[in-house]
Amino acid sequence: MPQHTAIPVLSEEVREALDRRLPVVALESTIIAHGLPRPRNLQVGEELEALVRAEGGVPATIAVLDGVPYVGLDKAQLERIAGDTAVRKLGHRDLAPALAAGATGATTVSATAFLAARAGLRVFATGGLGGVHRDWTLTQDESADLALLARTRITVVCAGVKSILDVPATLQRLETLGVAVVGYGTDRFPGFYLSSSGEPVDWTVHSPREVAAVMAAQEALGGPESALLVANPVPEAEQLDPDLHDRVLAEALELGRAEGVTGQAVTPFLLDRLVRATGGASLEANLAAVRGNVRLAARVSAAWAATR
Ligand code: PSU
Ligand code: MN
Repeated sequence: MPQHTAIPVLSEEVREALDRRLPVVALESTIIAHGLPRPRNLQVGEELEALVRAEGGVPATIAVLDGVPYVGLDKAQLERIAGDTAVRKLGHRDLAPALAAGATGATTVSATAFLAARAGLRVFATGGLGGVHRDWTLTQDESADLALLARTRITVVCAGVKSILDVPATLQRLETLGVAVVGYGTDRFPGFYLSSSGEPVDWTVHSPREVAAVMAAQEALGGPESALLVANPVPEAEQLDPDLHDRVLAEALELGRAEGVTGQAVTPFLLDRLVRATGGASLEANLAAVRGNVRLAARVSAAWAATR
């Protein structure tokens, strides 16, 4: 049985950076283990960490290994998350059973945000959040990401929510849950693979300093310890062709329904179908979005650290 006294376990580098109030960026591991094809996923995991470092920050990839939650992985730990096909997908609610069982798993946005905030991290980068699925009225499938972010004080830089979802319904849920959303350099909510989902956002910021100012205002207000979503669009030149997107997504949704895919398997199934059906183009758009988010998160983290 692992000891549960000082969890999560911070890497030495992350601990030192936090002590010195240097910028630290949390990174999730589900995108590596379940969101991207092997072996490219390991390269991407390493590349994302390098992007944070290139901006002067310290990366903290988060995962559970043998029942221990880690904030900041070493090379061997990252390799295990990327390479081991038995790695589970852990949402926030799975953490306690995983710890008790000594399990190894990659953390979704909900579990990563929870562990990051517990460790004192303020900024987190991912691809697209989970949200309300299109057939919600039948399945009640809404990602645990949303409710967790409603009660976790962390800034999440994302390319919106995954376009496989019901985007307007997800935005409505975020409003109901009281999660702040700002567009980064845009008044449109991004569409993950696409630069725009077509939906409006109420607030727009233009610089990392402006994001840090919103974070400071959240702290000054006190009140519900909710997240701040910084919705950062993939550059138009790197987005997936919108017509191709709509066509292959409709096919993937239909196939998922026909094959009876449900629960945690839905998101990885659809992402994988899209990669195949677009000949890898959706993967490139996904990666472009994540890279942009990681870079921006590092800059936001630096702007935040500068105000402390
Ligand atoms: N962003 C990506 N790829 C992913 C995910 C996000 O670009 O695979 C993951 C995140 O970990 C997110 C999860 O929390 O998908 C949502 O899964 P679900 O719908 O089962 O909550
Ligand atoms: Mn789900």
